[in-house]
Amino acid sequence: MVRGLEELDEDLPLTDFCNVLDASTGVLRNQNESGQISGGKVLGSLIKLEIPQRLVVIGDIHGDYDALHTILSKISYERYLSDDHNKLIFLGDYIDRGRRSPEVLYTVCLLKTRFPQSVILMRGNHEAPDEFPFPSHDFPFRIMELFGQGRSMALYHQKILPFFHALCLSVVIEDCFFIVHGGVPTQLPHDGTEAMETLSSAQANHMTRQTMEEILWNDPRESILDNGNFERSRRGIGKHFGRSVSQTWLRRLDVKVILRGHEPCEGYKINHQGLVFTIFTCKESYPKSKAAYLDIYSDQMIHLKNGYDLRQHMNYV
Ligand SMILES: [Mn+2]
Repeated sequence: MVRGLEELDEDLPLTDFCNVLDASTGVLRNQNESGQISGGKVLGSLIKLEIPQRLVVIGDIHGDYDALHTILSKISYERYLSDDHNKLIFLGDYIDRGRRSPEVLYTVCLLKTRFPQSVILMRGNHEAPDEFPFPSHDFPFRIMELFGQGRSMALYHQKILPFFHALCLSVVIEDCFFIVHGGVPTQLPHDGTEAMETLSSAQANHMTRQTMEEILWNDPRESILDNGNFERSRRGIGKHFGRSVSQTWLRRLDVKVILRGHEPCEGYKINHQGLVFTIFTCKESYPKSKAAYLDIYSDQMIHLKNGYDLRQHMNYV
């Protein structure tokens, strides 16, 4: 037995943290191996879903435990997640920057373990520190504060990195959404089959192709220098992609909107004339930003035209 979500105001014991990490990594690996998830398929690092009955999407949390808790109570998560026809998708970047990264990670792992068919955990760039290192990864320091120096390095390498590796990189919801953490790859697929193949093999091919790096790190921009489709990112990793890149991916996958997180904003923002919709769900470390999440029903998804239609389904934390 592990400690429930309601009890986290007390200390988080190391044994509970380890048990939940192991359990959720096991669930993710089982789903990867079987290829099965309720209402869809797991195809390598891609999950393909039919339109769910109701969909909640949470963007970057970055250790803002209060924001996460508020949303879970607002959606009455016990009842909501007990129905496999409902989905809760996390866009990644659970950790770093905020004070309570370990508690946030514990919570999302616990949710995946308890509701494996309803919860989808995506990988953010902050969950890929061994493939694409960057300076502001403070999570190892947070767990050291909590559990002590001796135990933390083993925990990090033996439990946390393997959990990160099991997270998915993209989700396609039929006729509606292409979902990634950062952005879409600038190498354009020629047809739908090639698009799916590129996405499902993104993690396996990360040493030889840039797909994974770009999914995790890219940002949309309204104007791209040199009149091209993309340019190098000022982040130092990944690229900025233009409207034609978004348009091609949406056509190849036969969906309407790219949903992504990764950039601080006032809860949400729209790029590329409604083709790209950004969700941000953290305010603790970004006082100028707001935290919001998407909550939308199947009939509303069926009638969706573009990202502008999503504004009315955004809820502030
Ligand atoms: Mn990010």
